[in-house]
Amino acid sequence: MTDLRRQRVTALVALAVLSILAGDTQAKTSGRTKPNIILILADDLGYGDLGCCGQRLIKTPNIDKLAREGLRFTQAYAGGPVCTPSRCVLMTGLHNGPAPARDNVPHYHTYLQDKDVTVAEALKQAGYRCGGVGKWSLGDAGTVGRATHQGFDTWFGYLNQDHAHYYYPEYLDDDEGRLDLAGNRRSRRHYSHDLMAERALEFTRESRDGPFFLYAAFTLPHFSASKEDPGRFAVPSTAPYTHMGWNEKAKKYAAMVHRLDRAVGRIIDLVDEMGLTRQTLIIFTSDNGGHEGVWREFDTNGPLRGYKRHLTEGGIRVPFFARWSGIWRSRRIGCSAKTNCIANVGPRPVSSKAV
Ligand SMILES: [Ca+2]
Repeated sequence: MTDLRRQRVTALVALAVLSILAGDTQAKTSGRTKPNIILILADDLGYGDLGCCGQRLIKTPNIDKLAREGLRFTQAYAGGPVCTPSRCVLMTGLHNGPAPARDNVPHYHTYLQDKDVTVAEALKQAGYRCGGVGKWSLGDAGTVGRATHQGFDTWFGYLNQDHAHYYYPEYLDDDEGRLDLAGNRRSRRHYSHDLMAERALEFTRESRDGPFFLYAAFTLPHFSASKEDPGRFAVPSTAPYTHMGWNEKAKKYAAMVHRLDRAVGRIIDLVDEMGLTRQTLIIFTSDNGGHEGVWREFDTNGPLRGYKRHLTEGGIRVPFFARWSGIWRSRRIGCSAKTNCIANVGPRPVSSKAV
């Protein structure tokens, strides 16, 4: 792949979404022309971790169903091989050259500034209610880079990149304040993913009159801080893999993927129960490739070479599915000049005019 081609292919989901919307604004969606948008971002989920992408040992029925019912992009690329730059590309529409946050090193003065325009700001101008949960990474509390200063009406989770390595944190960022999790000081009472999944569902219910944009940047199955778990995969239970003949670390990783899949299923089910199926575009992807510390038998990146942090396919090629039932028919979209809508998005800043 040439540099230019790769540059185009790595252009973000955010612009892809806006491009998709620009082409479909006339779509008939039960009287509304602006669909709700739910963008679910997994963290360090490899291309081979999903059943629909060849995974044999870990079951992901809900994500597989989403892939089956929607568009399946078989050659989609994240904007970077690690968390922060990938998310910066995703949120701003810039490629990694001019993007303000280009690595995971915490020099926060380079993170999002007032002049940066995020997809949330563009959608907010178009009348969307914007809410986010999970890992933000683009500006700490009290800085202009924080999510609630960059277009989100509400944010719950981790603003700080390193804070997100704790699945049993003592607090989570909650809009302009913090939710104190005192129960985690004495014991492991609050698993952060479960709280964030509940908040994502709550935001969806509250936004039923739409249009809304939910960015669910879940932290699973990213490794945890070693002080939380010696194998660095903190999870409340190894179910449903407890009785498998695998090592404990493998069981925990599989349980993390299971928990992520369950949350995706709950979000999809809620959308359908609320009667918003035809009015809601649901996208699922990952911020970068799988980690090389994952049990080899899982083959986390499938046939791709390399892992997270690498600029080979295993570091940046990610699962990408988009469901808009009743509007788009189910199909596979690979990397061709005619059909790859992600590849056709140019590396330019997001503009509110695009909506
Ligand atoms: Ca990541």
